[in-house]
Amino acid sequence: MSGTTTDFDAIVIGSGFGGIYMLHKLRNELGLTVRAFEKGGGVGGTWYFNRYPGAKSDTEGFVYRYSFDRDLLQEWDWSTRYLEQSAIEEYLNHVVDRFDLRRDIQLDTEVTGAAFDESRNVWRVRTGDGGEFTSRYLVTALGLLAKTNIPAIPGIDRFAGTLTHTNAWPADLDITGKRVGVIGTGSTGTQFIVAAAPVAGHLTVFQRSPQYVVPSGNGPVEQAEVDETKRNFDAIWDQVRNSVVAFGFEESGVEAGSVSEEERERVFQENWDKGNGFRFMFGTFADIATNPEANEAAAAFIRSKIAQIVTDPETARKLTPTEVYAKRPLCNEGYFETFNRDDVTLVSVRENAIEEITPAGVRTADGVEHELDVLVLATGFDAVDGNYRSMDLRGRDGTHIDEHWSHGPTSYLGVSTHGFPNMFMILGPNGPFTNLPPSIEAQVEWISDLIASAERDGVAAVEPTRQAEDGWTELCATIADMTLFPKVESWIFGQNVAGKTSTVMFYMAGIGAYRQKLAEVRGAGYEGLTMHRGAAAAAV
Ligand code: FAD
Ligand code: NA7
Repeated sequence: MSGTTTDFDAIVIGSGFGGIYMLHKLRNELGLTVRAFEKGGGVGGTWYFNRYPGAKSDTEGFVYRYSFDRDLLQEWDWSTRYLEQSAIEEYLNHVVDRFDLRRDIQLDTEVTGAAFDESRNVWRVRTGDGGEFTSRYLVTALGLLAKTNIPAIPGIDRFAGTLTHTNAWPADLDITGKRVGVIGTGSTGTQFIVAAAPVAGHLTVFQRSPQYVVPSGNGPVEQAEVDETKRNFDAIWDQVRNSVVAFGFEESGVEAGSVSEEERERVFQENWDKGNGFRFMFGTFADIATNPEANEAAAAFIRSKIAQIVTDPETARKLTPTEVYAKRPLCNEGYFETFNRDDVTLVSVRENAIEEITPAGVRTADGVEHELDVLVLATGFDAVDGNYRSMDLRGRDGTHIDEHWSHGPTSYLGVSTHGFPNMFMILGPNGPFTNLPPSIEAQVEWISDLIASAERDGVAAVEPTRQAEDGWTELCATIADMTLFPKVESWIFGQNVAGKTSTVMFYMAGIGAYRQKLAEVRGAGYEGLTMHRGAAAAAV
């Protein structure tokens, strides 16, 4: 990290996929002075912190990467269908070095507060080590799945073994031969369970909600396939950017009810064999996420697989979900098979609640104390707005973000919010619900264009009107209500965190429609945004 300057054109918070690309755009392309702050000890965001056994992407590797630079696409290979945490961390470090970004990323530095100073149209940014900085633009790339959710289970501080959240996995924690417990069976928990079972001495899974999990189809990828994919990258990214979920497959246009039962089963089986959770939900039929009957057909297919795979009927019963299939779709290799192992125990905490964590382990309502050496919290995240509320973030008139978002987090286009001028969010509330790197790229490029235009036109401060923000919020709610997703509780609506307001937090009409909307707004001279002109901006 270079220099002792404290005044910048722009400050970026975070150094995951979002922060890295934003720094590149603003510094290398727009020529602004930029500092990125990162509270972690390395770059990569999600892929720096999530080092638990089994941590990997559930987006296929060929589209879990940046697409903005054709050379970068050609020079980075992959050898498995999904990318291990270490491979993604290595890739993001490569990107940082390739674009010479490291010197402007200040690691181990948490931004504790940022306030908009209206008298000068600058952001005043404070860091945990007492640093004070100013910038005209503030880009928050804080991560939407980055603030850990630690459940308030009695006795959680008394555990004598090793207690860790998956998002804070200690580099030196080895579970080989140990008695391991895991609370949580979401995307993270299921990944951990599959990877931990063969190495742990015994694994006890504390499951609250059973899950619909389909195979991922993970495995090695031959170099010839990598080369072929690279040759096709132009067409691949064109398809991704104009698709719905951006996962690198064509979404189905066929309604489940329009074909015979045999054909439905054939399609489900074909996609079960190919693997991938999003493919199973969006690539089989067009209406799995919107039509209760289509949804039940997919759910019933997965339930039938659980019954076939799991040998103990009681374990199979506990593992079988009954609710609507409408959480972020999960995939994994051998998830249900794992419960056939003698060294894996399933505890349904819906039926047998966790009473307390004791120094020795976890005591459940039936009086059993499950003795453990390691207890893993795979309990997810305070998603989307969690990291915003952790900072003392204040806009005009000193208004705190908690006050502004007292009814739940909102935004205009997922990137800006009224009363917080010149603050741009990457993956802010009501951004697209997709494979995320392509959506991050769309947002970073749009923000960068807007800043370039503001610089050119002498705009001192830009922010959305309240009306534009309300309109976007309403649109996102309307779209979400057309789907079945609001029918089940999950982090997508903030229902996983005790006391959090349940609200719509995503734009669910897909990346193609989202990109089109961004282009329309830009084409209409940044409709919905107010440009405040004045000399103050230059006076930093
Ligand atoms: P992050 O990578 O979360 O980075 C945010 C950074 O901001 C962090 O490094 C954090 O330390 C930093 N930060 C936050 N607050 C502050 C502060 N106050 N001061 C300083 N620094 C701060 N998405 C997919 O599309 N496909 C997948 O397969 C997929 N798999 C995932 C698997 C796991 C285990 C998890 C947790 C998430 C997964 N995601 C996946 C979502 C993933 O988070 C995104 O794909 C992407 O990595 C987000 O990048 P980001 O830069 O927006 O945020
Ligand atoms: P998730 O999907 O929020 O899963 C968290 C899991 O933890 C889920 O099974 C929860 O059960 C469970 N949980 C949470 N609190 C408790 C308590 N108090 N007791 C028992 N069980 C609990 O988080 P993930 O990290 O798996 O995945 C989040 C996203 O990150 C994922 O979609 C990927 O994109 C990466 P519940 O289902 O709420 O009943």
